Amino acid sequence: MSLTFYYAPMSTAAITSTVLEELGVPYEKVKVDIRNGESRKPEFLRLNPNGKVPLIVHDGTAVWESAAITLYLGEVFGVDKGLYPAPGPERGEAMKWIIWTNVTLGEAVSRWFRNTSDWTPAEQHNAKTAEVAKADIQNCLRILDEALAGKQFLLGGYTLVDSHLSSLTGWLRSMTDLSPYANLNGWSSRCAARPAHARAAAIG
Ligand SMILES: N[C@@H](CCC(=O)N[C@@H](CS)C(=O)NCC(=O)O)C(=O)O
Repeated sequence: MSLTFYYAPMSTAAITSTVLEELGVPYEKVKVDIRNGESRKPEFLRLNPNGKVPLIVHDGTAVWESAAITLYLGEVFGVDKGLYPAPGPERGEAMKWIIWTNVTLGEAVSRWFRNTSDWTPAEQHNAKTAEVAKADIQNCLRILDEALAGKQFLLGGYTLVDSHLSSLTGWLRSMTDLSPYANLNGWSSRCAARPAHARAAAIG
């Protein structure tokens, strides 16, 4: 079995680091200098034409998009390890939250980021768009907080769904006050206490 993980510190690849470390499968890491355009070089674009990390190559097959990577790794390695549900209704729950992380919460986060961060030129920033994005993020956090009421983890016991989603909310914690969301806050701390999270944080 060969599994290669292309990543950059402080990027979306942190989600995949958390998932891989939780699974404990052997893999090789390749650091990509995205600030200096390394992901736009032809050899990288051959693997991911989007020029972005994370990317995994498993037994010769390239899989990109962090949500697809978590779904894939969950199916291939997670079920036997009790970290991802077998096909059926619980699998549906897992897929729902992983896709929601990227398509709904993640979309609002990237809209906000694009309009506030120094990764985009200041003249492309729009204060009103950033404000709307921030309100959308708050609404997502409320939905997640309500879903976590009375639960230790999203599906009951810890799964890769928690690895995936808490990786993004953990990052959000540095820029948003999560204390109004008591269930989310408690869950986020429980996720962060897992040794795999510390190992993933060390990767960057
Ligand atoms: N939707 C993608 C987003 C990946 C993404 O935006 N990656 C950024 C880092 S956070 C990247 O590699 N940027 C390099 C570039 O655009 O050149 C995912 O979830 O995997």
